[in-house]
Amino acid sequence: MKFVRSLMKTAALANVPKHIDHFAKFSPSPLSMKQFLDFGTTNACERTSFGFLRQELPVRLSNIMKEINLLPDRLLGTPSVHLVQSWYSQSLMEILDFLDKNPDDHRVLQTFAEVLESIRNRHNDVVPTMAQGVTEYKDAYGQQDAVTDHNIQYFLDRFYTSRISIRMLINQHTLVFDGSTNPAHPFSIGCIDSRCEVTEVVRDAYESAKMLCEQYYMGAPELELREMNANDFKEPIHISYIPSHLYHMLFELFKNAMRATIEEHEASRTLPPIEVMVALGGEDLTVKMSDRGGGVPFRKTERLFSYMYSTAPSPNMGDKHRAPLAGFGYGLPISRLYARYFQGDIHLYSMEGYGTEAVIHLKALSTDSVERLPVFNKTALRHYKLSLEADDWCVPSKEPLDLAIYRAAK
Ligand code: P4A
Repeated sequence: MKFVRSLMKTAALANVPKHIDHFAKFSPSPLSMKQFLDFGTTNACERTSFGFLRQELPVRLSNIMKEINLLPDRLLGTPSVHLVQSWYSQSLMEILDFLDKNPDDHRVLQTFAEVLESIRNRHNDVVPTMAQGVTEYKDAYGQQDAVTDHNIQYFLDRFYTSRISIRMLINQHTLVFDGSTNPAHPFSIGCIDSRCEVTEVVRDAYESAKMLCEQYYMGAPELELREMNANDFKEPIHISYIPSHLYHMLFELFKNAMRATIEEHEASRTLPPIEVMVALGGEDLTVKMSDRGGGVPFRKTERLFSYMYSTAPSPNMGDKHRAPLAGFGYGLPISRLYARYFQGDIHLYSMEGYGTEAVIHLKALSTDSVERLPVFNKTALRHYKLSLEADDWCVPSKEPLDLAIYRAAK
C-alpha cells in the first residue's frame, strides 16, 4: 500500500512542469494591507479565502519556479537547489489537490488549513538551503564575475520576496480562520497589527540586540529614541503593519550599529549612543537610526546588501555557533526585501570616518501598502539572458597613461 502511494506520488510529480507552465501564465494578484485587514474582519469568509488561495498560491509558486529553472546550470545542479525545487513541486501538487474540492464542506477547509501549515513548515529552511547552494557554487567556481553576481542578486531578491509573500498569505489564512482571537492583541488581524506602535517595536528590537551585544562584548551603546507625529502631536505613532517584519529590520540594523560602535570605540571608555528618530507624515513613516561607528567607504556600502559577498547562514549550523552580531548573514538584504514588500525601502548612508545612518521608509497608509511581487515575463527572462558583453563605461586603468606615445614623430 505504501509502495502504491509512493508510486502515485512519483507519477503525479512527473506532471509538475505542465502545471507550472499553466499557472505561470497568470500574474500574481498583489493585495493591499487594507485588503488583508478587511479580509480578516468585515469580510472574513474562509470559503472565499480558500477559493482565492487555491488559485493564487499555485500562481505565485509557479511564477518563481520558472525563474529557478533559469539559474546557471552550475547552481541549478547543486543538491541544495534540487532539494528546494522538490519542496516547491511537492507543495504545488498538494495545493492543486484542492482544485476539485467543495468549499462548502467544512472538512475540506479543515484539511486545507492543515496542508498550508505543513507546507509552511516544509519551507522553513529555504533561505539557508538556497544560501548553501550559492556557497557551494562560490567554492567550486570562485568569486564570480559581475554578471553572475548581478544575476544571483536579481534572482534571490525575487525568490525571497516571493517566499515572504507566500508565507504572508498562508499565515493570514491559518491565523484568521483558526477560530481563536487573542485578547492581548485586540488590533491584531492575523500577523498584521492595525495599530502597530512603532517605537514599541524599536525598543523591543533594541533590547534583544543589546542582550546579544552584552554577551559578546562587555557592554552596549545606549538608545536615544525620539518621535515626531506630524498628524497628531499628542498621539504615539502607530501604523497598520506586520510587527515581526518591522522587528526583523530593526534588529538587524541595531546589531550592525552596535557592532560598528563597539569596534570603533574599543579603546575609549565611553560609547556614543545609537539615535533613532521615528517620524510620521501624511504619506511616509520613516525610521532613521544613526550611529557613530566609523562608517564604511561608499564603494563598499552596496556589498552590505549583496548575497554573493555575504557569508551565508548554513542550514546545519543554524545561528547557534556563530558569533552573535556576526552580521553579514543575509540579514540586511532580507530586511530590505521586507521593507520593499509593502512598497517601502531601506537606505544606508555611511560617512566613512564618522558613522552610518540607516533609514527605513514605509508607507503610512494601508491603501498605499500594496504587495510588491515578482512576475515571470519576457522582461524577467531578459535579465537571465544577460551575457558577458563589454560594459558601456570605460574601465579606469591603474597604470598612468604614458602620453609620450602620442608625441608626433619627427
Ligand atoms: N561601520 N559601519 C557599519 C559597519 C562598520 C554599519 C559594519 C564597520 C560593517 C559590517 C557589519 C556590521 C557593521 C553600521 C550600520 C549599518 C551597517 C553597517 O546598518 O554602523 O556586519 C555586517
